[in-house]
Parts: sequence; structure tokens; C-alpha cells
Amino acid sequence: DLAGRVQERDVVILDGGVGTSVVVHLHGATALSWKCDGKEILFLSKKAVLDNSKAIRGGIPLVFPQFGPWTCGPQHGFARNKRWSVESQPQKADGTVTCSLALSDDEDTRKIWNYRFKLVYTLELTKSSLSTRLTVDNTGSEGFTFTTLMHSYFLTPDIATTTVRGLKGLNYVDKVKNGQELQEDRDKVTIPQNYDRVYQKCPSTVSMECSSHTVSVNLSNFTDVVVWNPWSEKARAMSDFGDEEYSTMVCVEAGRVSCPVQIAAGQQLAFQQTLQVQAKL
Ligand code: TA6
Repeated sequence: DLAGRVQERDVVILDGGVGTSVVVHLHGATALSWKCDGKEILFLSKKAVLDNSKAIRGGIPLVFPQFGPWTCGPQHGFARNKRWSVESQPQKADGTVTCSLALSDDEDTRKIWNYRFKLVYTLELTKSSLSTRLTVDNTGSEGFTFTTLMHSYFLTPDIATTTVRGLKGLNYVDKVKNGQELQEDRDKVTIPQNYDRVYQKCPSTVSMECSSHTVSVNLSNFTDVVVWNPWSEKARAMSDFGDEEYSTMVCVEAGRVSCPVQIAAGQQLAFQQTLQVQAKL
């Protein structure tokens, strides 16, 4: 529960009624909570810092313009660490609540990455789904390249009974094994230890299945899916992550990270994930 952890001026709430809602923090346009029929779907660390001072540990941080370590600036780029503005307040229409946030280049971003851009992040909430779409607008006079990813942290009652499906046959880069490229041969991927894998050329849908529900991740213009769990040793090394919290989360992250995306001056590109919940009866 977020009560007492966030200031009203820092969040936007999408209220879908009947136990369905999303809370988005303007810091990084980070969705902190998505309740579907009263059930929390996203993981947010109890130690997440929510005072605008650092990237938020949990929810759906936005990675732009760089996934991973970056010579120009912070790991995973600056988007998740900037204050976004409300482009359009939450609006209800035939069972959907929609809201959009925006981030444009400023003198700070231009100092480390000298390109002009406007990002618009749109969230659409229905009774059983949450769509998150990022449009990237190259508002400058020269092309640039970027990588981008939605770093979704999903809550699970127990990592030991959690699987990720839809990855069979895909090549993946295993960042725990010095970036070795391997092939997944399991229909149901279990996560028994520190996983940090970039699955490539993903099909349109992968899913996270746990004892209580399934979340399907439908990809549009995303080609990679990162599966990450820090496990115990790395969990202990993170100040904003509880030592045992690795057992109640898994990241299944929709991205374009294996090869940089090119965008010409004046061009606009859109990337979207649609998350769909199915309760287990
Ligand atoms: O998405 C997986 C990953 O790239 C891991 O390598 C790990 O670094 C994780 O992101 C979290 O990164 P952060 O900078 O948020 O601590």
C-alpha cells in the first residue's frame, strides 16, 4: 500500500473503479502500482526511494535512451530519473482510463546526449489489462540511435512456483555467464537463481505465470524480452531492495535492446506492451 509513501503532487492516479487502478509517479513516469480486480500485479520494493531522488526500484521504470551501462550517463539512461509532465489527465471512456505523460530534452539531457526529442508515455487501463505505449519523437535536425525498454517488475507469491512462457527456441544473451549466447529449450522457464537474460527475436506474446494468476505481455514493436531476478547475493547489495524480496518478484521486460533503433529527424516511433491478467480459478 502506497499510503504515506508518496506525495499527492508526485503521482497521477488512473481509477478504473471495481478495484482497478494504476498509480504513476511523475519521477521517471514510473507506474508504481497496478491493481486489477483488487489484486496488486506490480512489485514495488518496500525500500524503494519515492522522493524523486533516484530511479524507483519496482513498478515499470522506463529505460531510454540507453539500456544497460552507458558511457554518456547513468545506467539505463536518464528517462527513469527525470520528472515527467502530465500531457493529458486521466480520462474515462467506454471502460478504459487513459492518461499520458511527456518528457522532452532539456539542457541537462543535452549536456550528456546532444539530441532533441519528445517522449509521450500513454497508459490505458481496462478491467483486465494495462497497456503502456512510448512514442519517441525526433524533434531535432539530425538522426540518432537509442535502445529502450519497459523494466516491468511483476509481483509473485513465490518465485519457486513462477514460470515465464513463450521463450522456447529463442536465443538469449546470458549476462550472468559473461554474455554467452545460448538457446532456450524450455517451454516453461523457471528461475532458480540469479537470472539476467536478454531473449532475442521474441514472438508477440510471452507470459509470466505464478500460483495465483498469469500476466501475458503482448509486444508491439519490441523485439527483446529481458528476464531478471537478482537473487539473494545481488539483493543484499541493493540498498533499495529487501534481502528476501527476490523471492516475490520477477522482471519480464519488453525492449528494443539487442540492436540500437535508428530514428531520422522528424520521425516518430511507437513501442507498446499490453499486459493482460488472467486469474487462476
Ligand atoms: O534488466 C536487467 C538489468 O539490466 C540488470 O542487469 C540489473 O542491472 C537491472 O537491470 C537493474 O538495474 P538498476 O540500474 O535499476 O539497478
